[in-house]
Amino acid sequence: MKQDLILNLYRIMKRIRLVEEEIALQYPKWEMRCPTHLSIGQEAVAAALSMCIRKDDFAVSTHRGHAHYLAKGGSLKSMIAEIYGKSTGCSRGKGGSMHLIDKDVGFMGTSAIVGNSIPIGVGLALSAHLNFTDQISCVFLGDGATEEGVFYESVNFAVLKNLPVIFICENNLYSVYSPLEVRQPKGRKISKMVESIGATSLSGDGNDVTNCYRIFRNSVNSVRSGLGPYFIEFFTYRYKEHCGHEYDNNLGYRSVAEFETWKKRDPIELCKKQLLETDLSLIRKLDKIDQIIKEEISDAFLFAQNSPFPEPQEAFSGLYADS
Ligand SMILES: Cc1ncc(C[n+]2csc(CCOP(=O)(O)OP(=O)(O)O)c2C)c(N)n1
Ligand SMILES: [Mg+2]
Repeated sequence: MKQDLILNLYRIMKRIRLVEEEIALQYPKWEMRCPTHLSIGQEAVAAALSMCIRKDDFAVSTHRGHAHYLAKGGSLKSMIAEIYGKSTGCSRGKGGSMHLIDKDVGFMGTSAIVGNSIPIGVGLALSAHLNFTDQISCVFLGDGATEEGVFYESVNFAVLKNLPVIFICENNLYSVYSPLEVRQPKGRKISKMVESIGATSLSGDGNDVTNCYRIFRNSVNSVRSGLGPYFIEFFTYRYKEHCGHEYDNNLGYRSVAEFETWKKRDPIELCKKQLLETDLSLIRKLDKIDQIIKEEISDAFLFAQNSPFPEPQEAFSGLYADS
């Protein structure tokens, strides 16, 4: 794989990581008042997909959607302003962290309701199909969402109509504090189950960004050329608590040993190692990348902090879907 491509994957992952670390740092100041689900540790899947799709392709996501929004090209300033509840936010300050949207780059929304965005993503794929465009629709979901009825209806419909959609399941092993063992039958492989509905299904390492990239390159080509829906299950891990800026290993629902095992396979560190193994002098380039990202983040936070709150009457606008 070309060095420039891996450097780009590194840059996208690192940008997401540093944005979320800054959110975590600022969150205790009580200026951001919306529930916030961080995906620190899970950056590789979003970054890899972003290098394989086009701006006019669609994506929808979940309550844990910062990475997906940013990787699709969503405005950083608008996202941070949204988390601060400001009128310059991407949902005019009324949605918060779990309601991100940037239609200019095909990022069509996130939702606080688990499973909610899955049929929306399938509907977007149907629109591309009916309009004879070659756009594809990317649906991010968690392992917990595969336990929702709407997931099965959506995959069934997508297979039936041969729609250009990729279901991307980030299996981080937990739904809030519940591990897979207490939610799904022993031995189940989610990807195998979905294969039985008729979608081409795969599973893979979601912390190895170059592996994710290879998987997406093939699946995006296949879906775009009309060969029907794909389901990809990526195994990965969130470091922080389910919702909020802190660590929660003290709660005991997951072991410190498990946490440490995943941390040793941190997607950004793995990518950095891969780059430096080929050329040690790249360290200067990586430092420069980090520096540029930090400046961009600092600007975005200043923009958000200095933006006004919405006027009270704003609460009564945008209550119904409009075009
Ligand atoms: C329909 C619905 N049920 C339950 C919840 C509460 N809830 C919020 S996030 C979440 C966990 C979802 O787990 P998963 O899909 O694996 O995503 P992850 O949080 O692990 O990224 C739950 C149960 C909800 N928001 N919506
Ligand atoms: Mg999960």
